[in-house]
Amino acid sequence: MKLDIIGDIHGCYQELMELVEKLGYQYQNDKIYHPDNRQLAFVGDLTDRGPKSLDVIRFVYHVVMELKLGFYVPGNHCDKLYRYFLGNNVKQQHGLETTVEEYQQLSKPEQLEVKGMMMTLYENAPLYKVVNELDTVIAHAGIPEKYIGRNDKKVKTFVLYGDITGGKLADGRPVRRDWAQHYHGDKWIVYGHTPVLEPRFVNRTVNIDTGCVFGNQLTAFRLPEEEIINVPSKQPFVEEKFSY
Ligand SMILES: [Mn+2]
Repeated sequence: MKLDIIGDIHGCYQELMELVEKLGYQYQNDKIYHPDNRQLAFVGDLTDRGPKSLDVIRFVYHVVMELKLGFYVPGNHCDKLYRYFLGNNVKQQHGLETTVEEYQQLSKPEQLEVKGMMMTLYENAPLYKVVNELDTVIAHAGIPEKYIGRNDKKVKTFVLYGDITGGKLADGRPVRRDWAQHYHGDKWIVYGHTPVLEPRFVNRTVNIDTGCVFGNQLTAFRLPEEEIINVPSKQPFVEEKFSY
């Protein structure tokens, strides 16, 4: 199996289309495929903050649910949007407001369609994806070795939010421990969630959230090649959003 794992998209649909093209995917009768039989995977956080969150949902739904051409694992923003669609009282902040605004512009049938797509995607997604053939685990905010195989609430919190302490930094961002430094497993752990200027390789982990929505890049990690492919962002650069 050959896999192209794509980092946090956050509604950057145009950049996603450019990356998919750069990775060599093609279209035939509106269906995407790769002439070299590659598949796509998404580390989550498809929506929020960027200009075209709903088109990203439609695309990922098409690839994962309709074509079965890859995998999707949810991010914290996906989880929140799902709870919004369930009718829960979710605060419309941290970018959710942009997705909701797009959603409210749609006709009722269009709303039902895209809501159905997102809910189906989410409900069918594992908390994290183990790809045995590539000796790889895909998890939105990463996963420590001891959690692989577990699916309890603690694991859910970790894969969605990372190794949070409960504390907050001066600018309001949560304090996160650097779990990757302590990872000594043999499997690749491919994740996102925390924007970095360059893909961050630590032990056998790689963070591919290169902050496209904050003006940097949208990144894919190819396996088994262990190769990075990226495209530049079209969004304004927001330096303070990046760590490392
Ligand atoms: Mn995230």
